[in-house]
Amino acid sequence: MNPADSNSTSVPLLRNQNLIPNRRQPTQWKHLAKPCLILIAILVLSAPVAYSLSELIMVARHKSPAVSNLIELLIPSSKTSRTTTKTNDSTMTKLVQKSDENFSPPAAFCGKRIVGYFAEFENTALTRKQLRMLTHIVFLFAFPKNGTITFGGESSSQKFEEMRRNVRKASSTLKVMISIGGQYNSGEFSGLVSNETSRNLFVNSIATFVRDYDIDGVDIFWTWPKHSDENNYLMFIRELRYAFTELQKKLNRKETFVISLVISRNVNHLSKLVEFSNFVDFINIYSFNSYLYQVGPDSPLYGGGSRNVDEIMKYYICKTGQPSKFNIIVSFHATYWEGAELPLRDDSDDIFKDQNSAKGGFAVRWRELLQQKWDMSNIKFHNLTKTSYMWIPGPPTRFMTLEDEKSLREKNRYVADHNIGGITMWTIDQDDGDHTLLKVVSSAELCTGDRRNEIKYKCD
Ligand SMILES: *[C@@H]1O[C@H](CO)[C@@H](O)[C@H](O)[C@H]1NC(C)=O
Ligand SMILES: *[C@@H]1O[C@H](CO)[C@@H](O)[C@H](O)[C@H]1NC(C)=O
Ligand SMILES: *[C@@H]1O[C@H](CO)[C@@H](O)[C@H](O)[C@H]1NC(C)=O
Ligand SMILES: CC(=O)N[C@H]1CO[C@H](CO)[C@@H](O)[C@@H]1O
Repeated sequence: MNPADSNSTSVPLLRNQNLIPNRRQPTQWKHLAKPCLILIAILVLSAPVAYSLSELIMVARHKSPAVSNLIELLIPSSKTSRTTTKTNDSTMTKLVQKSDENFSPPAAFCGKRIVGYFAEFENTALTRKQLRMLTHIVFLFAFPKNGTITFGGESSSQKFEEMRRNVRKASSTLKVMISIGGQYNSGEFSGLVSNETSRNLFVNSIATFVRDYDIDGVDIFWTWPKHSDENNYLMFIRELRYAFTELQKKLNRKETFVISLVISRNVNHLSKLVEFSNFVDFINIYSFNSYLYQVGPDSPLYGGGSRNVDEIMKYYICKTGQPSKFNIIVSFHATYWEGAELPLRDDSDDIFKDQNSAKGGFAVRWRELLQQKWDMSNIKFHNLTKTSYMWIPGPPTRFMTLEDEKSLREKNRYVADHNIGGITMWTIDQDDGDHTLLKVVSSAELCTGDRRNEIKYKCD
């Protein structure tokens, strides 16, 4: 994280409230008749954001020095297995590797994906257990600075390098990737892809980074390209694929380097999806709702008209014909509002309410729910949207939307039933110490035999 950017990064990293394009922008307030209303409205609306910003910045800042503790849990167990390996013959080495591979999630056996984002701004140690439940681990973030891939700071790059080293010790199959961009570090993308010279510079910088850090690929997290950027973006991705293919030959590497993209839940975001999908391994759909001015469930599977996950996935999959190219991103943190109306009703398709004077949304990591004394026995399940929530009548009322074991199992089933390629978690370090949520996601039985690319939607 760039210290200068810290004010703007912390909240979105945890709760990407503003990531969604084409939602109501502050400028639209100018349609209001009276300018003074604008000022009042902005002040009122920004108060909770400022509050949660400062809270989260404190969390991020105060915890970052402990980053060096990061993989402590990993190192002892890695050492043990190393020692055992060394004192035994080479057959043993193979056995150890084999048994590591046996810990891969079920999805791995048919090339589907359980992807964990691991964040520079979180502060939990990675464990071998976690790593064995993943097929890909993706570090958030690095970003282009003057065309060159850079980390936000020393602690970020250290954390990343430790992650990489320890993943390599723990598993021979888990893919290590870096996510490039993010909400407050996407500013250079448009310029960089706009002409051949700067695109070359950028592509080379990425290939160099991947080679030097010895990782398996990159996740491009550009929030969000405009329509006028799309052709350039596509050329950039094509050139990146070419550069990776060349690098692979040069390094005599067996496997291709991985390229993934993050795209918005807004289906108007990119139109050349078929072309993009030819050059990338997979596409993460950023499926959360934005909540700039509304209260409601985070990633409803159904209900709420075109804003549910089912409609979004149907659009993307019908458009590309390739369900297994997509991953759905699920959130490991809850969001709540104070003073809101209950948005979810059993008998109504109307699942979002205007925020009005409600405060929020505030983000709470899954692992912090108990510490913050949320009574988990209050969690209810909403059958129409297949989401979990808490409603505390108050006063003040509190509405919380969250993924728990039950809602995640519904998402697993959805992904399996629709032959979708996998699930991406934002972020595995927001889970509790028992990896409760990761265990559910990782257990998803996504291997559906030879029908894995069959389209399960009625496309128009
Ligand atoms: C940006 O990169 C160009 C070309 O590599 C270099 O000439 C220039 O000095 C750099 N600018 C900054 C601010 O680092
Ligand atoms: C290419 O784009 C970069 C980044 O926006 C810019 O600095 C440079 O002047 C452009 N070069 C040409 C030849 O247009
Ligand atoms: C929940 O919704 C499903 C359809 O998704 C329906 O078949 C079922 O009866 C509902 N269950 C309850 C308890 O309303
Ligand atoms: C198969 C084999 O030789 N296993 C040995 C590996 O090394 C440990 C001690 O380091 C022995 O206890 C095992 O019997």
